Order: sequence, then structure tokens, then C-alpha cells
Amino acid sequence: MSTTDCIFCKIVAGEIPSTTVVETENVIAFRDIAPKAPVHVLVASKQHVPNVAAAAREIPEVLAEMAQVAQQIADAECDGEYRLIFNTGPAAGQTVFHVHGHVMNGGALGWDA
Ligand code: IU
Repeated sequence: MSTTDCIFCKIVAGEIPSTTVVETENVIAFRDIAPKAPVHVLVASKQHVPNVAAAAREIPEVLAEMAQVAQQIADAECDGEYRLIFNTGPAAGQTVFHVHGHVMNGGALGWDA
């Protein structure tokens, strides 16, 4: 299921261009358009769910696959060491309400990364 006004659903559908890093049947990973670390890749489910808690509840096997894809990207780009961040809610900085983890590293990361 997708939502017509969701930017990441449009990326999944190929309606908006993105720099895809990894794609599987259920997961897409693409470079953040405004990177905040040398490696900054977003790992998203293709199915629209709003956040990580909903993913854990509704598509746990896809959430596990997202974690595996994050590791795969980090292995390729930053020696397998990385931060995986799921912002949840506007006060935590979530701006796109389609579950995605930020895979980040390649330099010193502060807590505000
Ligand atoms: P957030 O956790 O919801 O704040 O993360 C959204 C991210 O999506 C943020 O880092 C944006 O730079 C990024 N992004 C993107 O890569 N491509 C887009 O078209 C849009 C946002 I809109």
C-alpha cells in the first residue's frame, strides 16, 4: 500500500529520482539528499508504514531486512561501523512519515548528527 502524498512512496515508485544504493523486493536504500555525514543513506521499506514502531508491529520481517541492508551498506562504505537512527515524531526530527533508518558514519558523529 502507498499513499499518494508521501515523498518516499514516490521514490519507491520511481516517480521522484533518488540515488539508489541497494534495492530488494521489500526494501530500498538511497542517499540522503542533504547528507549530514560522509556516509548518509536512508533505508526504507517499500510498503508505507509511518514509523519504526509501526514497522515492528506490521512488517517485522521487513524491518529485520532493513537492518540487514544497513549492515550491507556500512560494510561497503564505512568498515561495517555505523549509526542507525529512526527519528520518530516531529519533536525528534521526523519530517517524512514513511519508515526509514538513517545509516550514518564516515567521520566523527556527535549526538546532533
Ligand atoms: P527524517 O528522519 O524524517 O527527518 O528524515 C528525512 C530525511 O529525508 C532527511 O534527512 C532529508 O534530507 C531526506 N530527504 C531525502 O533524502 N530526499 C527527499 O526527497 C526528501 C528528504 I523531501
